[in-house]
Amino acid sequence: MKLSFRWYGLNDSIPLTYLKQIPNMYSVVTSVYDKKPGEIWDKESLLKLKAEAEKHGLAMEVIESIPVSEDIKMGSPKRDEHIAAFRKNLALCGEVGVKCVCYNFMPVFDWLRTNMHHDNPDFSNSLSYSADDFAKVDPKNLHLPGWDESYSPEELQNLLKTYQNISHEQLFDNLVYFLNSIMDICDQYDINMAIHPDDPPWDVFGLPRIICSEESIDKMLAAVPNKHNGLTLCTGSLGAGKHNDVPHMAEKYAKQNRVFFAHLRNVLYTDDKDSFVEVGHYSNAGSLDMFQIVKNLVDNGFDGYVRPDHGRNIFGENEKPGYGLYDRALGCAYINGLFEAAEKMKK
Ligand SMILES: [Mn+2]
Repeated sequence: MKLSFRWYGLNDSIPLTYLKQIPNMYSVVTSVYDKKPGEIWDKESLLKLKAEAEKHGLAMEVIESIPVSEDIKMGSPKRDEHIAAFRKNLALCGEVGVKCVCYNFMPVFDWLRTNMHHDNPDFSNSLSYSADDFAKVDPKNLHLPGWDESYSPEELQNLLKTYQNISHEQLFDNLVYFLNSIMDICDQYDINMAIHPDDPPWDVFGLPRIICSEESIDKMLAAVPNKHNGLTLCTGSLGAGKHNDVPHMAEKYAKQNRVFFAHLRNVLYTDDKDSFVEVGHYSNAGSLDMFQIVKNLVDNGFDGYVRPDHGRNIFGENEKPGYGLYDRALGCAYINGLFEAAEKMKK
């Protein structure tokens, strides 16, 4: 397992010296943040990030993400131009030694929560999703925590309108078209494409979501059988859906060598609808059996990248929701323990 940590580049408020102090920390997970989806990156930017990481004894082998533009997802006339830019960016990543690219194919919103600071009984706060609160959101007058600055109201309404005419099947075909257009670059540089599952794993606002379940992941892997086409096993995203048996999925896709990256975090179901709270990583803190997930990964040969994904705000910290240092560092310590135990049990 290669323990990794998300790093928002040179402007991240959490210094790399701190990340290096987390036991077993191997690689940063980062991206080029000053370009829009569909634009071509500078190699210089990537080299700067890599040099900074390496100066602190950290590798830079995972990019999360090269964003996929809405034009690619919708299959609009600009799609091929944006795919050409994606291919160029992928090649740049390959040239600087990147081994894994995490991306997603979610229309418009790449995650959704109803509260960014849910108060927990342990005096921490974290991201949460309430089915009741979500039902009250008016898609015509959207104000969503975390998204209000990303789109103007007009842009958002136009996007939602365009997607009304795009079915799950069309979106899936657009994903396959996209993957088939980039696999030769992945082959050339030996880069693994690790799709991030939809978060949460169901349709929202009538927008189609296509990476939500075992069935949909099977379909995606079968449609593009190239060995570089695989998965980011995000336990919190998949696990937010009670229809997903995450330990089983860990076993199945690790056995197929299709898990390239794992986002490990726990969620707690808070009602019999779809509500959940992001909790500490420890199994008993939430609804997922984190040990069984890790054991199934290890027993089936997984040796890829892992990151703690989100954490709570704890110890008085008030960082970007989900991305404080303290709880993610605690998550790393716990993840190290799970892997050490699972690996020793295997021998
Ligand atoms: Mn994730």
